[in-house]
Amino acid sequence: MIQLHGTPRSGNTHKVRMALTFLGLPWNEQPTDAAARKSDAFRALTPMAQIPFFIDGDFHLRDSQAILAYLAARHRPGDWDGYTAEERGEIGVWLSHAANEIANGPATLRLARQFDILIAEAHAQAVTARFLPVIEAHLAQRRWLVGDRLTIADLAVSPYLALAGEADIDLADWPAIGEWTDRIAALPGFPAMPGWPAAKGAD
Ligand SMILES: N[C@@H](CCC(=O)N[C@@H](CS)C(=O)NCC(=O)O)C(=O)O
Repeated sequence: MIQLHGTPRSGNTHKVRMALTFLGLPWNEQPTDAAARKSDAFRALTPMAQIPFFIDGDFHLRDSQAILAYLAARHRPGDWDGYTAEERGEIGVWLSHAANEIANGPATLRLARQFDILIAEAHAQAVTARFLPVIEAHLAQRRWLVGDRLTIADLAVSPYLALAGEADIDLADWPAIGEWTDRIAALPGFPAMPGWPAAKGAD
């Protein structure tokens, strides 16, 4: 059975948790808090010693974006990772934003506020201020980041924006982003996480 190492409040883990749940795959979660990540056993599994860490039989994979790409290729080719070269390119843009602007912007601001981690506050604020208007304008015109359906772009980008309140970012200022994260939280079977509940109407 698939094993996912993570913690309940890790947005990066939640990307994979959403994918596994929406796919309806059998899987279990291995709680891997900061102390467990420092253990020799975990370091032996994955040299970055980060979560999410994913095990599917003999196959091991780190990095939330990479795990989403693997799951899409294996279980929802085309639908989740793009049918055309154009869609694949556009999905790649958002996966890169997840690993760069979101990780270094809103996710970093949340680390400082929720986990007392020292950050370069001005840089994280500047990255956030540059990125949020871009995705807000994009989502004001459409329901999903790429195409007219959920893809791994939405799964990769959404958690740290849904958790923006925990970074002292008010989503009331970014209505299209808020409506989109609500749309994801209303999908059938959406797995809630602390700070991101299922939306009304979701099962
Ligand atoms: N690029 C990685 C980043 C993963 C990451 O930063 N994970 C955090 C928890 S959400 C972590 O393990 N932090 C502990 C550390 O970096 O030592 C991904 O997208 O999965």
